[in-house]
Amino acid sequence: MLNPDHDESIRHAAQPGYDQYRENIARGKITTVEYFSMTVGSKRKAMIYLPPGYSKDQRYNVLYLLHGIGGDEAEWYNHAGPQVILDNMYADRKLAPMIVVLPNGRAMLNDRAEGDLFEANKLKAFEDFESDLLHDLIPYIESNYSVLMGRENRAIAGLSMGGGQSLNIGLGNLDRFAWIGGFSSAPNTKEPELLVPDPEETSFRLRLLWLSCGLLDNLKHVSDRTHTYLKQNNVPHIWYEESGGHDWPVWKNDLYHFSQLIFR
Ligand code: FER
Repeated sequence: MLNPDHDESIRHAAQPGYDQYRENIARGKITTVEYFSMTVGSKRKAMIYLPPGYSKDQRYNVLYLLHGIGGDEAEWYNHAGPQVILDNMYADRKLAPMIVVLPNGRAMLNDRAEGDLFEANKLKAFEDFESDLLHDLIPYIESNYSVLMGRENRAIAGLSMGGGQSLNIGLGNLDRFAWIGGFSSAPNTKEPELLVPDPEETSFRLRLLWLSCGLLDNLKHVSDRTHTYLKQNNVPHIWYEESGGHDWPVWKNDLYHFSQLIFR
């Protein structure tokens, strides 16, 4: 595990051009899929990125990458072009082979980002997503794609509301996830004592816990309180404070760094 507070490799921003479309490199494929959710009682959409050269002769790790309160399964695709960032990183041999799944984290019948996004039933839907992910989406991915199914082959990360979900779901289900990242995590993040009630056990099982936040982000207190507790309780983690606010340049930079650290 990387040293939490002294890792020079993430003290700088992503390599210039990391998010620019490059000619003449191998490309992955990004598409939308539909699965039936027992949790919601309906068909639901997710996006999925298959790496360059994806082949059923090989089995792949899976990163579940979650969106924020203003988005849906296409939010990363619309704002960050994750397929461009990841294609470039494969071309530069920076990534372990992985599939990236972009779920819709608002587990309710109308899961579009419409109207008052802070309505109680919509916030609850972000909690209900835990069941949708564990019992509906992961089984769908694992029966339809050529994937590795151990806890060390599954990562979960997300931005803001999705950062809180990733920490809550990941740290609450260490039998399913060994690599966990919260980017600019929102106030849906559980209190640290509930998130990590047994610091020793959590430390033992984690392969990577990543916490990052822009220095200008109004929600930074959430990441600060989590980091302070983890540090006090000697839970190894990456703590990355970066320039920027609650915004896409920060989350793209986080994807760039987090994705190279997982499945190693
Ligand atoms: C809140 C402020 C922001 C909150 C959630 C958010 C649940 C989410 C922001 C985002 O996803 O960008 O008080 O409470």
